Amino acid sequence: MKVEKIVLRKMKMKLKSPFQTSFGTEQERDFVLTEVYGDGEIGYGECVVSTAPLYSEETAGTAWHILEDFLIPMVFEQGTFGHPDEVGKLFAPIRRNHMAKSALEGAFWDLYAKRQNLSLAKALGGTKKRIEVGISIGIEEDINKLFRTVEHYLEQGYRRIKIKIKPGKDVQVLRALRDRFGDIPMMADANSAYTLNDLLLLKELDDLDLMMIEQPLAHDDIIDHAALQKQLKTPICLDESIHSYEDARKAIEWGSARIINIKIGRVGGLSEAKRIHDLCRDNGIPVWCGGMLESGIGRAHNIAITSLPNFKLPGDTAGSSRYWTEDIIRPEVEVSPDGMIEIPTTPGIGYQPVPEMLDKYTVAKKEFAK
Ligand code: OSB
Ligand code: MG
Repeated sequence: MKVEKIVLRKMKMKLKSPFQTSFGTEQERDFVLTEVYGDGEIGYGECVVSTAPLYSEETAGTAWHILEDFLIPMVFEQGTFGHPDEVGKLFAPIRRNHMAKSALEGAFWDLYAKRQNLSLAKALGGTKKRIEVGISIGIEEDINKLFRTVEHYLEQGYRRIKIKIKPGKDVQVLRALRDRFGDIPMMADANSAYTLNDLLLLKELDDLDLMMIEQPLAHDDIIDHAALQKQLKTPICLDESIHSYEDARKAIEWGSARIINIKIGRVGGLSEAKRIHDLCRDNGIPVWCGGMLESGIGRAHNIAITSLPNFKLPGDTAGSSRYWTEDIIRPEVEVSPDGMIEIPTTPGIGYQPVPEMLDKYTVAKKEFAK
C-alpha cells in the first residue's frame, strides 16, 4: 500500500438520547474520522474519543494534535506498507495515545482488506458469519423508565443487558430488574466507581447472578481487582485497566479478571486487539467487544473483530438505530430479531460511508499529503 493522501475530519454528532455512566453524561459526540487514500481505494477509521477526558485521557483535540503533528508525518516518512501490522510497529515509540493511533491503523486495515478483496473480518482471521449482540444501558433516574428501556431492547432481541451502575444506583436497581425480568442475561458496568472499601456492597451484587461485573475498581488498577475477584463468585471483566497485550497478560497472571472487554481504540488498534484476543483464547479467558458510542465506521470495525472465535460473549455492538436518527454508513447496522448481526462479506469494513452524511457532520477537515 502506497499512501497518497490522508484526510482527518472532526465530527460532531448528537446521540438520540443522553447516556449516563458513573463518570458523567454524554449526548454530544465529538470525535475524529480518518481516511487513508492509496492504490485507488479509501480506508476508513474512527477515533473513538469522548467529548471530555473522563473515560480516557484522550479527546478529539488531543487525538488531532497527535495525528497531525506525529503519526501522519511518520506514515508519510515510511510511505509504503505491506501489512497493517507495520503501522502499529511504526507508532510504538509514541507513548499511549491509543485512540489516535488506532484511528489511523484501522483505516490501514480497511484499505488493506479492500486491496486484498477480503472483508475486514476475513482479513483479521475471523471465522464467524454472525455475531451475538448485547446492549449497554445508561443510568436512569426513574426506575420505570429503565424498565421500559430494558423491555424495549429485550423485545428487539438483544442477547444481554448491561446496566451502568454507580454508588446509590446499584444493588437496588439490579435487584428490581431481576424481580421484574427474572433470569435474563444481565451484567453491570461500574466504570471504576468503587474501591475495596465497598466490599460489602460488591458482595451484594455477587448474589444477583450477574454474567459479570465490569471494571468495578480504579481505571488503572490490576492489583485490587485480583483481591476482589478472590472474594466474588461473579466474574470480573476488565475494561479501562487493559491498554495492551502486556496489561492483559498481567491481569490474567494475577487473576484480576475472568473476562476481558476488548476495545480497539483503547488498546491502540486492531493488530493489538487481535494479539490480546489470542492471548485470552490461549488462557481460557473469553472476551467481548466493548463500544464507545461509535458512528457506523467505528462500529463496523468492532463487528469485524468480533468475528474472531474467542469473542464468546455478546458485545456492545448495538445497531445504528440505538444511537442515531441517521448513521453515516449504508447500509446501517441492523440487529436481527434474534439479536444477531450478519458479518458483511464485501471488501473492507463492508459498510459504505455516505459522503453527504460525512460532510453534514464534519466541523473541520484537513488533507495531508507528502
Ligand atoms: O464503559 O463500556 C463503557 C460508552 C462510553 C464510554 C465507556 C463505555 C461505554 C458503553 C457504551 O458502555 C457501549 C456502546 O453501546 O457503544
Ligand atoms: Mg465499560
